Amino acid sequence: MTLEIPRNHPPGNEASTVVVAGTTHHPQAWKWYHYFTFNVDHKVIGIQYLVTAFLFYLIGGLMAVAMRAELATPDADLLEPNLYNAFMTNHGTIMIFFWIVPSAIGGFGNFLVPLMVGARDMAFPKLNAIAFWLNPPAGLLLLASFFFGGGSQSGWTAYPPLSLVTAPTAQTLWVLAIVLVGTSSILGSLNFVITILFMKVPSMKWDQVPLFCWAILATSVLALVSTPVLAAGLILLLFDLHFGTSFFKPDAGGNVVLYQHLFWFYSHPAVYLMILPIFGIMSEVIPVHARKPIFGYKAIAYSSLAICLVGLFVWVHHMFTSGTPGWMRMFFTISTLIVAVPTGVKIFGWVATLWGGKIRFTSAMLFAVGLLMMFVLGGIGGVTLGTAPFDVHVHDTYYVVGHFHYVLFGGSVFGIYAGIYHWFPKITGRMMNETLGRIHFILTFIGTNLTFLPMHELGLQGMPRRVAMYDPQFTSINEICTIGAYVLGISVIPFTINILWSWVAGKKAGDNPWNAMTLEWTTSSPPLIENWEVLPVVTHGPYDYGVHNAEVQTATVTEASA
Ligand code: HEM
Ligand SMILES: [Cu+2]
Repeated sequence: MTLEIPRNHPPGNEASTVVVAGTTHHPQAWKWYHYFTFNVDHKVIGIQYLVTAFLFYLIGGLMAVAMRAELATPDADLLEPNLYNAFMTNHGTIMIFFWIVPSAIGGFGNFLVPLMVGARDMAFPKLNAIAFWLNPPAGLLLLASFFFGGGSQSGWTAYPPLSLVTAPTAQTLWVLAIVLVGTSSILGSLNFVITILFMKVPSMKWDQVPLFCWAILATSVLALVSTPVLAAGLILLLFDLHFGTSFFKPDAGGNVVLYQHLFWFYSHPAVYLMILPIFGIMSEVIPVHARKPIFGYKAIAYSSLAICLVGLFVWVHHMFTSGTPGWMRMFFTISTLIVAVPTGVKIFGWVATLWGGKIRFTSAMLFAVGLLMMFVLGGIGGVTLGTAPFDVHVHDTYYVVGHFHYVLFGGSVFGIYAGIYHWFPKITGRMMNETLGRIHFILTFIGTNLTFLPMHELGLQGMPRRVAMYDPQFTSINEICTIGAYVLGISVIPFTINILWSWVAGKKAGDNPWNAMTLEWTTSSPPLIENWEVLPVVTHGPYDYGVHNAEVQTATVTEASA
């Protein structure tokens, strides 16, 4: 006898005809080559995002190491300055648009959200696959730009007039690439919002929705509101480049500050696109490995929404030195300081969760705790920069570079690492090697601080950012940064070996190796194509560790057996 699985997603997903018992004419697991096709399974798409993003991370990382090698000495002796500019621009662009955003939102979001809310797939599986497949051509356009005028050179911000006068063909490819990934992000966000709002399994109450899903919901709303504004700004830039308009050409009556507003209206929220999902990862990893209920579930969930709202009104802190009127500086200083409050609420919640917990220092937990330390430092730097009177002194110096690498590397990248160590067993069915994980953590932690802490001092001493050459007085501190960057470069080696080796030959993981309580752990590792044979029933909160009557439930809890 065969039994059709009840579907809770629209038709069109080819995997939907899997049957529970007896003969199946569709596979229970995908073959390797399915991962290279237009597959609509959210888990395949999640893995596609993660792997593609990681490849871009390696490319962007090589550019970073090359830049730091150049900066080991004051002269431009390794990279010709235009090439330095192109590396700087593409490094920043790749790290943001091709590594952190697609891995944190596209990768973890796609793999986890349906599993965490008890759905069989995303609301719109085909749209989901389309959103992913916009990324590879975008990445190729970006890399191709190196063959047309040596790559775009105006930084990841592409401020006019610089972006209108340097390497126009490369700049055009850059704009097209960003518009493509922006479109992908809008489609993906739409899918997340609908999935989280309408597809959770009926037995899950709103206060049982895992915090990662709350974070992805807030992230998606933010992306939906802000990304179209970036697209508009970039398309106007494209018109200025090719069709004779002068929106941003000062000599023809255009206004460069208008571009900055359009750009930062998206790009400040973009920093939350890069950190909110990471906060979500933190809220999952910490309770599992501290064996304690999360402290302040509601406060953490609502603070994501608060960050999403307030984060829309702080963008001018990037423009304090753009001839901004005094009242604007005042307003945006205050709003920026306010946005630190919900962030502090989360940090407090995680620290309070750790407090008195039975902490297991797994690699995932090491990166989560490392993130706490690094992000607090980066956040303090951010508060200083958000204060207009201080910012005017250090704007466009290495102080800024130090700050944003603390939040992006020490925050986002640490979080992605934590997420990979935590969910690798679920994604692949195999454990990662903990010894290699520890080596990876130690090298990363030392390397990050060695590279980016001294940059603050460089900035305070007045070294400008975005330069291939500098005054010899800055040499010794720059040498420290460069050594740190080499350590960071090396740190990726044990990680990559660990991933590759564990995927093939790691210890078998079992369904729930961490004894976690969220729904993704109630199915097999890797999960079946349609996630569960029978949908799970939610009988306890996602973080009820040590709570009476909430023993860890695995696949035995099903609609059928309950
Ligand atoms: C091995 C680790 C890394 C090193 C050594 C490194 C180094 C650098 C250097 C030397 C610059 C040029 C600074 C300037 O002249 O203004 C830079 C810029 C930048 N980096 Fe990194 N970086 C690393 C990782 C990352 C990561 C993980 C991100 C994540 C988003 C990131 C985002 C950026 C951004 C947005 C810029 C600004 C680009 C621009 O000014 O347009 N970096 N990085
Ligand atoms: Cu900002």
